[in-house]
Amino acid sequence: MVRVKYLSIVFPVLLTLLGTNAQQTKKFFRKDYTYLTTTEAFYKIHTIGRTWSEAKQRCEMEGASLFYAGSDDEANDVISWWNQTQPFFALWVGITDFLVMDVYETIDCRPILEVYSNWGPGEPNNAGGVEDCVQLYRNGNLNDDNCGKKYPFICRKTLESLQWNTECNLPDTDYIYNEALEACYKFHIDPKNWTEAVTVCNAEQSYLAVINSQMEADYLVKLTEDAKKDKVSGLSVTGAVSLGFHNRDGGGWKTIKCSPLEDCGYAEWGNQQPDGGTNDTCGSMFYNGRLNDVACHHKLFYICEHDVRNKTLSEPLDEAFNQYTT
Ligand SMILES: [Ca+2]
Ligand SMILES: [Ca+2]
Ligand SMILES: [Ca+2]
Repeated sequence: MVRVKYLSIVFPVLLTLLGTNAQQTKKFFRKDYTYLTTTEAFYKIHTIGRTWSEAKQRCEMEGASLFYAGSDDEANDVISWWNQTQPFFALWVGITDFLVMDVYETIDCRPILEVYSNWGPGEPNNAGGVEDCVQLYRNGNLNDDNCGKKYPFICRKTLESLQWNTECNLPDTDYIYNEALEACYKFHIDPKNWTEAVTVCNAEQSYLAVINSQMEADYLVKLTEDAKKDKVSGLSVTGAVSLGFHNRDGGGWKTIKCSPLEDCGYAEWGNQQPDGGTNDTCGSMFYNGRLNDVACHHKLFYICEHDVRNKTLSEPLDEAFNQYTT
């Protein structure tokens, strides 16, 4: 008896560790990231220009962080990879002097002198008094620039920091596997509007959840009950959670996975719902599992869903991701 009990505690822990280590051996983080052997990290160049803050946020959504070069060697390797693959002359890096002017720090609070700090001639110059964010030129020079300007950027994930959710086949341990539904779910407690929620789920290689059965509705109700929803600020609607269905084109309610809503296995509206007419064209679920229409700009909790059906544990990531990659 004692041994069985002991095993039942040790075994899942062991599985998790094995899962992580096996994944680190495979050197796989995400399909859209490239592993550089010399730096033991994964990188992705984002070709769409964003402000510095948006760039930082985008990397975090993908489970990575905004790149800065930790050493001269890493700078050399990444710049040479960048020069071989993309034409951009400059990129944002994860260094600012937000806290105190002219005291430059990385996003994880390392002083700039501890990392690659090859300023260009005359830089940093805080031109116009508005330059707090650091960019890297393809010649290897750093420059401070206006954080509101939009530049491409690189996200980085170190091999050492890679954690693998074996059941969900994702590099995100916050997803919870449901065996009966053959899917994984993550309840997000940071309120977002509908399109932001779609973006976050997509960046996590998932999609804004779609209910396909009463069983799934019941499970999402339970997930919502269990979520630590107290003390969250910034919600504009309480008592409902955003889901992946909408009527944004006015052509009838549809899900982001199948259409129309009535054909997707679950279309149980709440009392008197939908009641918002043309103002409320985004989908949500009341805490009791019934569907509700809300205005798309409202900020709500939301749930991301990730299919694991027909996937073996060792298989690289899902094809569904490609459909939503922008
Ligand atoms: Ca400058
Ligand atoms: Ca579903
Ligand atoms: Ca409503």
